[in-house]
Amino acid sequence: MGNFINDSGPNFKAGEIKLDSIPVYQYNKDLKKEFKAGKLAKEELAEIYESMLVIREFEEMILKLKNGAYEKLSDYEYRGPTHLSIGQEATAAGVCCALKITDEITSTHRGHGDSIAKGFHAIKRMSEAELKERCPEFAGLAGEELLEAVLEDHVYRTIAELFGKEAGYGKGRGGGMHIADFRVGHLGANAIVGGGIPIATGAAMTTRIDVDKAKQGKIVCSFAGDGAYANGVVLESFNWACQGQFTDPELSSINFGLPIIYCLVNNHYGMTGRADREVCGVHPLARRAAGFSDCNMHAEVVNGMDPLAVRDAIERAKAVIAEGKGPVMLEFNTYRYFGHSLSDPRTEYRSKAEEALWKEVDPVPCFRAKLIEAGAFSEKELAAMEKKVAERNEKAARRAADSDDPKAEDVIKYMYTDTNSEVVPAPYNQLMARGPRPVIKRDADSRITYKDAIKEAMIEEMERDARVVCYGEDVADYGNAFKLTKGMLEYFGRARVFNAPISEAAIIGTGVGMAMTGYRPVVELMYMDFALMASDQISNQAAKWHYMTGASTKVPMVIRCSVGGGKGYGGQHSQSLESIFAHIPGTYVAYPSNPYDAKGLMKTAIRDDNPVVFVEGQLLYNVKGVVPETDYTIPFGQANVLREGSDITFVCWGPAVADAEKAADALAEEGVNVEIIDVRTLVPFDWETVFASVRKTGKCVVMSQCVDIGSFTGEIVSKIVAECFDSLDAPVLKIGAKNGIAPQAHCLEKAFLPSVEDMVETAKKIL
Ligand SMILES: Cc1ncc(C[n+]2csc(CCOP(=O)(O)OP(=O)(O)O)c2C)c(N)n1
Repeated sequence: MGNFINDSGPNFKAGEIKLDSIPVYQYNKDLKKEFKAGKLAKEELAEIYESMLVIREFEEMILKLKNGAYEKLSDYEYRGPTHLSIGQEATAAGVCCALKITDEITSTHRGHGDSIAKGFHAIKRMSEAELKERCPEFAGLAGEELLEAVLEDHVYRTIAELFGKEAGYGKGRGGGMHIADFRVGHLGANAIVGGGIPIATGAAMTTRIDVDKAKQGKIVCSFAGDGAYANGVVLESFNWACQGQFTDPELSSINFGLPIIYCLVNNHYGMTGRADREVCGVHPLARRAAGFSDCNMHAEVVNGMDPLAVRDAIERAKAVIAEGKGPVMLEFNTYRYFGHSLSDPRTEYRSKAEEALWKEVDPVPCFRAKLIEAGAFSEKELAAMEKKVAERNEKAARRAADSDDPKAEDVIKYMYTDTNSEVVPAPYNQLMARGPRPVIKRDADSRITYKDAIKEAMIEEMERDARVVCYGEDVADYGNAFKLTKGMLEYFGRARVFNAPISEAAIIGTGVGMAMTGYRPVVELMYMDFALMASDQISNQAAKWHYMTGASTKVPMVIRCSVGGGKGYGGQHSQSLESIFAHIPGTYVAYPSNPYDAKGLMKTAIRDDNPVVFVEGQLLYNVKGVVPETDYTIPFGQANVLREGSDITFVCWGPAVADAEKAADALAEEGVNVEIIDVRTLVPFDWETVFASVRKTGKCVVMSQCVDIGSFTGEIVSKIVAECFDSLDAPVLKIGAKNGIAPQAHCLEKAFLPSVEDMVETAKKIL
């Protein structure tokens, strides 16, 4: 490949590109021989077999519950998804038995097995003190009894989550498709196919910069199916993980590949269609690895029906990662014996004959037979283990069914956290500067631009907290498309300020992963329009994880996006989309209208433990205002009464505020006294300030630059009508952009965006 890269000029010399080979089925050791040679201990074999049994028992319980055949819970009606992983146990157990407690996984909608296995093997590795810390209620127990109690608790909390119970891992908010247990590094199953992969990639990113040795040494395994490997965000993540800047010593002093193993669980079906030979052009799927780094991302195809082959592959992948040569892709060839869910009889797309062939390599009975054949266990010993697992699961299921439902009045509880990073723990409170601090010039009146106010907030917050990192397209050397971040790379170094590939979904998804694992990323989407490329990662991931895990995790990240409206950039670079994100519960939405607010709100956004969509107006970037050099924050949900008045209330945000002021000036000349409220944040919203104003003036116009239909302005109008009806003297009106697409032509864009004249006229209608 070297001859294609030429820093000294063009080079069109003929040559050819060579790719490395991808090994398949390398594990060929014989269990019996290994056992006899003392290379496999009885305890480790027992652990793996038991782990697979717990999963199989668990999944068969769901099967029976749905069929009404689970006698222990004949009184219980299970409502919820039934994506069983029966057949895939060797993959889940084989991977997780090779992981440390602090290693992390992400999983899928078919993730019961992964979740059980991660918890099971982590618990098996816990000291007595760790077991008691995990389950303080068992403080009086010791030894085997304590371990057994904690294992049963793990199964109990898993089943409780499936049953939507308060005792579940996510307090019944997430369910089986979103199950997580952060105490053992389970960062979440994900019902969005492929959705967990960028999150895992982000979790692996933290190892590059964390000073904590334990975090540095962790490995992340991201499970996803063959179907997922076609998804854009998955391919974006592979490219992300293989970025040259992570390993190039000239670009970064921290140069090792991301410690992530992409675990491709190839069970040969998406929902009902096949990836290989049907909706994908490569076979085996591990070939995907060829596209992302020179000579391939390290990849291998592995027998996913043999837990020892799986474990062996993970151990070898760990060695590759330890050399700094991650990421690694492992394709586990496996099978799911049931349909996509239990409503799928699987008759349309596969034959009984095919299923029968795969049944011959069923991981649970096959491993059992090998254990007997090796002389590692007697029939009686295994039967006793099987009985213990069945009884443990039954007991846990009974307890889960009998446990409390969440309270209906708590339906919104856990939507947001009220915590923030006011106190920065050591050693992250040490300033780690790498070069000169960027200079932010104030004019003679102490004024700086809106753009510099945002930059100053980011610099100050990165100085006070080393967990704050900043990335996005072109933010590093060039200093972002608007030069807003210029100089920050030199000051903080490339580990904390770096360019991202043009992969909006991965920018947000990796941010979610970093945020969940202790960092506070401030990520940038160059134009807000591009947030639509990342809408899943913003709306289904960043927004939802705190709630879906019953507040077991936080996603403290800021998603900066600027609005290009008014510059003649046309339909795909001009949209004010804040209403969309205000509609999706789980994120905060801020839109400062002036430099002072921009700094104060940005600092609050960075310190807040919730994900914040931070909207910036590009046409505001060069607006100047007085901004103190001091450290100040502006609380979210506190509107600014910009101008007091008695005749009519204007409610607005972002660039609409300056226009509202002009409209108010014009109306003042006619003797109308306007009160202007700049809401500053759409979520949380300061309803009380707005209601108080409307109750005083009796009239209100709500204005923004969002396209009028479906805008958050409508929500404000409806709330005002409901809450202030008795005080209203006139209908409440709203103004937005026309219900059209932002045009290029200047005259058309002027007609498209709400104007000062529109505001004056609308106000006059109700005055
Ligand atoms: C983004 C997205 N698209 C579609 C679906 C619906 N869906 C659920 S599972 C599934 C198939 C996934 O196949 P694969 O990744 O191979 O995992 P498997 O179900 O085989 O474990 C589909 C299409 C979804 N949940 N998310």
